[in-house]
Amino acid sequence: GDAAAAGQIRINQLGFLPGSRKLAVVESDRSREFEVVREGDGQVVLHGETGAPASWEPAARDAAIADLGALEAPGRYRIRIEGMPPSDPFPVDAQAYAGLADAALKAFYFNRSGSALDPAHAGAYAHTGGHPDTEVEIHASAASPGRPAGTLISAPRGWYDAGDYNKYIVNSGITTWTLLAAYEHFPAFFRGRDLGIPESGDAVPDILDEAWWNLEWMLAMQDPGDGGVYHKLTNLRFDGEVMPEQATERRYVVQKTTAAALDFAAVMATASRVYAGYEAQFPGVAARMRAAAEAAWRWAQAHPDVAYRQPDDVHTGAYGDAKLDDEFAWAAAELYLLTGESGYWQAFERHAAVPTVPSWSDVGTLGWISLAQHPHRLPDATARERVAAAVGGLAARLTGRWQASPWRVAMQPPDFVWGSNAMALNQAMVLLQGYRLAPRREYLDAAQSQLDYVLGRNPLGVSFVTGHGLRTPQHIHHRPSQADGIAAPVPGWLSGGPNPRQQDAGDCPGVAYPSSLPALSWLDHGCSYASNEIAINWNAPLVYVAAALQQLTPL
Ligand code: 9MR
Repeated sequence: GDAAAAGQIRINQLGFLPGSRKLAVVESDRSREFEVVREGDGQVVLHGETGAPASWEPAARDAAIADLGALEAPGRYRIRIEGMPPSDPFPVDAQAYAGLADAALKAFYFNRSGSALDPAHAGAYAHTGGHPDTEVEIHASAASPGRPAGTLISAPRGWYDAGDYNKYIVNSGITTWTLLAAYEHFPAFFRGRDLGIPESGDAVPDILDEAWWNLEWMLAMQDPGDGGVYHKLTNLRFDGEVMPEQATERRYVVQKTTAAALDFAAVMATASRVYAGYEAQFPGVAARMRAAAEAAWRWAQAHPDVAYRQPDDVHTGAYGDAKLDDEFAWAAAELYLLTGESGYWQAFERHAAVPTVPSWSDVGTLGWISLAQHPHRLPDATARERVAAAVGGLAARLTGRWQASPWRVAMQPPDFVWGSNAMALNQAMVLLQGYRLAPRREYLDAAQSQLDYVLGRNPLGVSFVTGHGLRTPQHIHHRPSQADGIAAPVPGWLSGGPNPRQQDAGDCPGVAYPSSLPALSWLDHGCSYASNEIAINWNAPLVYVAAALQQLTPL
């Protein structure tokens, strides 16, 4: 439709905080004069001229930047340019991203496995629940002397990974860490929130109650016999488009892997540190997590290169990763912070590489970020400087890309991977670390731009979060949203976003992607698991970035 046509003014549909850097993209091949008009009284509050246009490679479109500079007064506005349709209305609001952070976190509640969602907390999305996972079979690939194939174990709770109903340790790793980091970095923001989950109102911040739902499941994925960790808990095949209560296929735990053990160790060490502050509410939990992390680490030392190999009879997600230095570095960093033992620091030094933007398969930077968060626990001043320089260096490089981009976003063609919207937000998360270490305004502005991109300042003109924005995904690949008989998808979920590899094309007969250009290759259709699925590891940086910008942006 019109919204996707060229020649539009693109802007963050949730608007801005009064102190945010406020940029819009004007799709035009020449500089344009613009005005900002207040909704209601129609008063022009700002005149300006865009910068010079240039072509943005991921969309092959000309973009000129409109800088709304001094616009700070709360209100609702539009940008007008002669000969172009006016921009979407956008607010300037002191709480612009608080509700977004809440909704993105509430989405995890909606994906709880093994739980009824009651109307008091889930509203129209209530359902009776499925997947108790109290009788899960040890798959042949996971057999051990103490637990031969066919043994039944109990591993309830956890979050469904994504649009499917399976639970994967590797992806749970980065996801759970990102939520714990959000809390650790911005406790004041999260202490005050009421998400409307069953635990709301207890003495624990809702974000930690929600993370605990998954941590309990993760703990059950460790073999008490040897400390190894099963890679995933899954059906043999993906379920059809049914509600959880209708998905009753037998479930298995599959193969212990080094990546699962190390991601588990990293998360449990982090969680032990964080939940130690809530010993009264979680008695013994911090100590139990520490022991679990240490046992998983020992298993990984003894089995340093067990990659995931999908058994012939298993057809669900693989999360396979053969490059494990980053997992070793991450786990070593978190265990060092928890225990202070020099062996972990030495292991970190052996395995750590220059930081990169994190993803489920590239987690070393999570360790760097935790180290930067706890400088006083580092061995010496040299280590402190090295950690700050490594994290700050990546933020500076991304800021350079943002500055040089005609669209003013750090995303470049290779960043349009499966889950590209999460790539944009993980870039933002790194930029925010740069700002937290050295509060240079451009780091914050660059992070703001990444959120702007995801919330509508993109060439599709879509705010990629269900229920949050003016044009949002309607047909996400998410079994409950597809099967619940409710037109609107479950709210608060980030669509994976444009992905020019279009791996799902064969499963979308008769539905065509609008384009194969990186930033335009997105399909709002339930068939499109490669561009329009949702996933816990994609929502976690949305929680982080929304909360961080809400908390860090000066008034
Ligand atoms: O996010 C994952 C992406 O990086 C991979 O390229 C893709 C194919 O292996 O899998 C994605 O993860 C999916 C997982 O395997 C199963 N649950 C849904 C996940 C999101 O699509």
